[in-house]
Amino acid sequence: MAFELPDLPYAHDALAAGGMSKETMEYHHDLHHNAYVTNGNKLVAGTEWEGKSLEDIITGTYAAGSVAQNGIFNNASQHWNHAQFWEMMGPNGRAMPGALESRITDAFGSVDAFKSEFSAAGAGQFGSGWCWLVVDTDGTLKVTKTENGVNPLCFGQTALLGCDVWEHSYYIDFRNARPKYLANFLENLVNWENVAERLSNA
Ligand code: MN3
Repeated sequence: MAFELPDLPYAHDALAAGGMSKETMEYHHDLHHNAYVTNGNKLVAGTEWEGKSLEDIITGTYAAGSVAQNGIFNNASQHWNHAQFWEMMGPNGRAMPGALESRITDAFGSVDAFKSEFSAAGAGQFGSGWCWLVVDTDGTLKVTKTENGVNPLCFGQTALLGCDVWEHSYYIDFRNARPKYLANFLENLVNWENVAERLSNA
């Protein structure tokens, strides 16, 4: 099936009070994400991947690892990453559900320790990429970071939370201050109910 740009699950200005401006959302969703959709569709057309699911295209082209598949992988994975990212955020600072809090505490020692590890992963990703909270293949919660469009699907992991650390995600609102963007993301933007739902479905 062809890739389609999903609507944001909230208005473009809904996250502004939480530190992600309408201007960022207009550039990030309407232009950047849309470009991955448009370019992905052009590259997939007429290849063996046409008609395959987005997840199959991502894991299949990643496993193939060939330069010829790179363009398809990059655009497909970034389309998936952004579709998850919009859902993982929300307005009004949702509280962390108890079941999620206890799994995070078990895995990292405390919620604050998790947030520190997640922020360090995002700040430490050299160049563009993402940091993640995942359920690993052995069922444990882990913090990871990935370069460019690589995502947890590539490693058989389930993504619970991801943060885009490409400059286009923070430069309008935070300029070069990636650590401040990450701290704000964790304090004011994450929809913890969505993260908990992903954990219960994992
Ligand atoms: Mn992005």
